[in-house]
Amino acid sequence: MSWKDETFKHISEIDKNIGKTIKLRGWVYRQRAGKNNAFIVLRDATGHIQCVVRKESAFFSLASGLGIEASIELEGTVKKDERAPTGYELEIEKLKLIGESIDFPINKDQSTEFLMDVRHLWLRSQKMTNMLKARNYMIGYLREWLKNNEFWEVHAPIFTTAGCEGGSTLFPVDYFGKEVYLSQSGQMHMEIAIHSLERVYTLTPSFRAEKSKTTRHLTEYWHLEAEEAFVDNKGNMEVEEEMISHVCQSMAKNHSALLKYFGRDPKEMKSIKPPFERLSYEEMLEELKHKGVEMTWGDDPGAPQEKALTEDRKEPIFVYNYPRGTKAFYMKLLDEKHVACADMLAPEGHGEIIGGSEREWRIDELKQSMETFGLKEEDYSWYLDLRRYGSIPHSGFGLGIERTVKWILSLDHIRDAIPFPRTLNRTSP
Ligand code: NSS
Repeated sequence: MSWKDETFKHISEIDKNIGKTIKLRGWVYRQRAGKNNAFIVLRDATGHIQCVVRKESAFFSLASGLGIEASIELEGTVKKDERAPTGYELEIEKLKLIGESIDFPINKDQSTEFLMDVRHLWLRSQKMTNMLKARNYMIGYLREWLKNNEFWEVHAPIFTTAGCEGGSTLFPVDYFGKEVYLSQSGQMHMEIAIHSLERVYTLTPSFRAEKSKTTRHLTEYWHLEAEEAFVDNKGNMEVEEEMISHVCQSMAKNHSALLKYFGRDPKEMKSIKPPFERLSYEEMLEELKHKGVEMTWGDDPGAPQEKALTEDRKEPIFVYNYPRGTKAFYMKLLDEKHVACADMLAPEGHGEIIGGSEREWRIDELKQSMETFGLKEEDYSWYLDLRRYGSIPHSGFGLGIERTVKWILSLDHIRDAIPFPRTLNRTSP
């Protein structure tokens, strides 16, 4: 069985084969047997097609007894048929069972918990298959934009010794008797790499021991992190909005059917263009006050605040220059109270998808900040070295892949934006 074997066609090629006899293979999506005909809806990686086996056929009884999700090979003639769900029907002449499937456990109207237990089988569903495709395309467009704009892909490690985003969400690992942590962020390693390549990015899993059960937190998520030499906070926001707009435009242009499947009007994605609206932290407080949502200066906006800010908007916004105490130690101090940073919030209530900032590149200010945050210099010795040897102004950001997929596909829950979600109580399949 060579991967270049052209004996078998894919369902996506059906319209080029009207009237021809072709071979297909895949899985039984639906099956219905009557007195005179047995109908099979076949699915493969590219789509679905209705197939029919007549009573006179030697394969009628095999076709009538096929279970949902049995794998089959077949040969038949393609006909245009307006009554068939996809506009075509295949009249089966030969049928072969590859792998049987008895009592496939998933049928209609099953609970979310059950579908999570059988995720290894649920991944074959149309919803999951389409999500996987859309996610694949979106990651492709992110990489395409970065490549076209001279960013180098560099890989950050997973085993790390120091936290980037604070200690409370670190997962400790026993590393030959020494405690290390699963990476929360590849940022600090990207900060190393800009001193050789200037513009870099990594797409790496990040781990957060988040005990919160929400619709937007995973304990393991895919994190796209970019870092740019000689760019300030304003320039960093421009990078982010250009990149996000490229993804939205490309999805609208090339994958409108996928967007529509998820109930997303491609026009909404097409209208997403830079510049995105920018609110300072204080302007955000003002807007929340008008909306009757409470928040005091110095707090970090949580889900209710982000929802209030974004539910009536159609485009992402930036909230910039937060109070120092709400953010991580490495952000550049702007004045006594604020750091140079920006979060990108997705519209329609989805909330934060990107966190970015200008980094503190001056060694004395960085040491001062570490002291304020109670961090030991010896734990960050290599990070401080970057400020000792040819330090430069720089900025960067991290984008949560699943949060972005959730927004673009208008999903209710982050677990449906990743094939194998890891949450508080879920580590299998
Ligand atoms: O904590 S972040 O806001 N920022 C960082 O980790 C920086 N070190 C990134 C950088 O500048 N290189 O996380 C960034 C994004 C955030 O906006 C979310 O979209 C996503 O990572 N994120 C998550 N996604 C899913 N689940 C969880 N728990 C999660 N935490 C953050």
